[in-house]
Amino acid sequence: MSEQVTRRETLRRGLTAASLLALAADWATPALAEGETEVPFTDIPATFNPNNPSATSRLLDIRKIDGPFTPKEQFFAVQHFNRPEIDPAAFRLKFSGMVKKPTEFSLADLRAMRSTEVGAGYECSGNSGRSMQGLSSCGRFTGVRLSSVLKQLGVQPKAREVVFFGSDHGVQDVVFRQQTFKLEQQFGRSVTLENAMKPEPLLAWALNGEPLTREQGFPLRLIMPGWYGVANVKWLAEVHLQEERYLGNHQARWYRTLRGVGGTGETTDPQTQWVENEVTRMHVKSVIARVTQGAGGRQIFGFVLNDGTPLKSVEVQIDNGPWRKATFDPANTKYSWKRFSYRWDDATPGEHTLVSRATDVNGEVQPSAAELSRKKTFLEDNAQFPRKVMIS
Ligand SMILES: Nc1nc2c(c(=O)[nH]1)N[C@H]1C(S)=C(S)[C@@H](COP(=O)(O)O)O[C@H]1N2
Ligand SMILES: [Mo]
Repeated sequence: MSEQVTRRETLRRGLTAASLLALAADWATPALAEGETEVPFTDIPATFNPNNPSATSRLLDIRKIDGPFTPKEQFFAVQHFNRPEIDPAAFRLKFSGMVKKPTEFSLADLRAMRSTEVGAGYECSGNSGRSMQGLSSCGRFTGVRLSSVLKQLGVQPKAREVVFFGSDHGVQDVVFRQQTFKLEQQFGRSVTLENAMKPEPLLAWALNGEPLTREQGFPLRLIMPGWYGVANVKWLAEVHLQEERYLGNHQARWYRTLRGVGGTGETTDPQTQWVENEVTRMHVKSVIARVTQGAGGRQIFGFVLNDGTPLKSVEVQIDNGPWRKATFDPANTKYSWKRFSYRWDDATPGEHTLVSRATDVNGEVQPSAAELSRKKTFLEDNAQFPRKVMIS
C-alpha cells in the first residue's frame, strides 16, 4: 500500500478503515463511552500545564487523544523565532539555485497541481517525559508532492542538497570555535536531493482538510513523513538547490545527537567511539496516553511514532510483570501515529506502574531509559516511558 493517497483513494480507504474498526472487537475508540471514566495518572507534576498561554510552545495533553488526527487547536506547536503572519494573496514560494528554471509559485498555482494527502504523526526531537510527551501530534495534511514540482522545474546535474527556508527569522548566536557572532538568521533545514525526490515529502497547505493555522505554518509548509518535527519547515518561503551541504544553525548545530558506541561508554574509555548525527528520521517510540474504566472493563491506550517502518508489536508491562501484546487500531496508516489499546482485565485496587514498548519488523526495539544512557544530548529521546495510575 502506498503511503500517500489521492482524494478518491482516501475516501475508499476511509470506508475500509471504518468497516475494519467495526470488526475489531478488541479495539474500542477512546472517546469516553457512556458510564466510562478516566483512571487518573498519579505521575503528572503539579506544575504541568499544557494550556499555559504564555508558553512559547504548545503541548498536546495526550490524555485527550480520542481520534486518529489531532484537532488543529490542540496540535502541538514549536518555533524558534516569531510566528509570521503571511498574506496568502501576496504569498510566493520561490525555487532558486540549481534548478533549470528558477520559478515562483502562488498558492493558487500550487493548488492547481495534483494534490495528495498523508496522515503524518510526528514529534519534536526534544519531546520526552519531561513534557509528558506533549510535543507530538498527528494530522492529515494535503498538498503537492515536492518531487513532482522539482521534476517539473528540472534539477541541474550538480545539485545535491535541497534547502528549505521559512519566512521566520531573528537574531541568534552563530558559534565558530571560540567566536560567537550575533546574526540575523532565517529558519532553514535541508535534505539530500535523494530524500527530496522520494514520493513522501509534501508541500502542504491544509491540516485536517482546512487551511493550515498560523501556528502550523500558514499558508504553506513542508511535511517530511517519518521525520522528526524539525524537518517540517513552516511558513515555507524558499526552496534552494545547491551542491554543498547546508550548515545552518538548525541543521548542523542545534539539531544533532551525540552518543557513545562500543567499549564501556565511559567518557574516558578509548574503546568508545563518540558519534554525532543529524536529527532526521524518528526512532521508534511508544507512549501510554490514557487509561479508562467502565462496563467494558479497563483499557490502556497509547500511540507509537516511528519512521514508517512496519511495526511488529507493541506491548504493555504492568508492575514489572510479563510483556503483554496490545492491539493496533486498524485505522493506522504508514506514517500516522499508530494508536494501540490493551484490555486490562486483572487490575487490582491501588497504584500501578504501566509501561509500553514498540518493536518494528527490522527488530528495532524501543529502549529503556537505562539502555539509552549512552546518548549524551537530550534530543531523540525514545526511551520507554513508565506511567503511574491509581485504581480505586
Ligand atoms: N519555519 C519554521 N519551521 C519550523 C520550526 C521553526 O522554528 N520555524 N520549528 C520546527 C520544529 S523544531 C518542530 S518540532 C516543528 C513543529 O511543528 P508543529 O508546530 O506543526 O507541531 O516545526 C518545525 N518547523
Ligand atoms: Mo522540534
